[in-house]
Amino acid sequence: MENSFQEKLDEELRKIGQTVKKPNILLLGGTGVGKSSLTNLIFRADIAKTGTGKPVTQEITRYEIENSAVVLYDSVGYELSGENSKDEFIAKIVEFASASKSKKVDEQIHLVWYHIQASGHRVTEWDINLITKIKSLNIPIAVVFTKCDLVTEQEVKELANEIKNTPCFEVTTNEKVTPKYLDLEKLIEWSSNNLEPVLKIAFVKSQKVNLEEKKKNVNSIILQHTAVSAGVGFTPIPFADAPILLANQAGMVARILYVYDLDGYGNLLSTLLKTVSLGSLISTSGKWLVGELLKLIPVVGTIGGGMITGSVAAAVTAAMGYSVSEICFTISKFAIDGEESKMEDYIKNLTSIFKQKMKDNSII
Ligand SMILES: Nc1nc2c(ncn2[C@@H]2O[C@H](COP(=O)(O)OP(=O)(O)OP(=O)(O)O)[C@@H](O)[C@H]2O)c(=O)[nH]1
Ligand SMILES: [Mg+2]
Repeated sequence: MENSFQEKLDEELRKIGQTVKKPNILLLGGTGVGKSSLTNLIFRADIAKTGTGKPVTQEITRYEIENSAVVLYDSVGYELSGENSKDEFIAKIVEFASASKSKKVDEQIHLVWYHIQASGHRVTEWDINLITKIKSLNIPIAVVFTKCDLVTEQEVKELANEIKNTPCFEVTTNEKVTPKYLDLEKLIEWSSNNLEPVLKIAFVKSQKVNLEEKKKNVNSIILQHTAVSAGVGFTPIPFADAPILLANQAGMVARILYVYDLDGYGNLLSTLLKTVSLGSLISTSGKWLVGELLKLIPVVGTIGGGMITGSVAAAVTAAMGYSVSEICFTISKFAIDGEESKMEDYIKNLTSIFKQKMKDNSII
């Protein structure tokens, strides 16, 4: 049983890895405004140094980030675009974005982040022109004001006032500013909301700054799987071994691990998680919780099996989902805050933490 859960989990993770589609994000803005610093922070990457970028045009380089499920199209500022005039530069960028629209989904530009440095820069007519043209292609575009640690709130507001009908986000990569990174989490939320479901999950997984967005997406995954479990309802007790239920729960856990980027494809936490074998822990606790739940429902032996098993199955699936999600959230938070010793302690006590959470999250 333990092994089969682990096997199913691995199988489900493989399936997700094979079917997921990576969103393509186009990064626009002048040279030195902080595009690379920001994307490195969001995706915990080092795109400038990886050397994996492939030039796709004179102006645009494509980066596949290692251990990440997004693709970045980084552009040079018009200042570096060679002999081109600004108008020519804009025309080339628009042509690139426009041409992508007639390609297959994997090759389209799905989002544009338009960076404007808040300090010492103005919003120019060329900025407005390029933003307007991208919008007319129906590609979601957000203006990102960078280096907001260097200016007053009032100064950024004045800049933002010059942008009409386009969402604006004020950000900084300076850790010392509060609230941390300013609107960066909102930029992530906006981006997630503007991606098709099949692209969204890869984006939410890859970003490392907005854990609430991960949790939100995981909650809807849990609801879907809980509904499936309720539908399995006719499996007689004890049903924890029932293959359909097991597959459904393994699929759910795999998707949760994926969204939190704890799915074991080369991320920094996979080794730690592997050592406690979350899969076997979950299947053991699933059985344990079923036992606990049955004790709480005295009528279980007397009512005809079907309906009770459906709701108990749903309850166990939901408890399992929320428990795994909360644990992944905590571990991710430790990782983001660089609190490795706390994370190690937490993982050492994972068995008892998980069982307690299963009890707390049980809705019966
Ligand atoms: N104060 C401050 N400096 C920043 C911030 N973000 C980036 N920088 C600095 O700005 C400089 C340029 O940052 P990059 O991320 O290389 O900018 P870029 O837009 O990728 O530049 P190019 O790729 O060369 O066009 C670096 O020295 C960064 O350290 C910020 O939020 N605040
Ligand atoms: Mg750069």
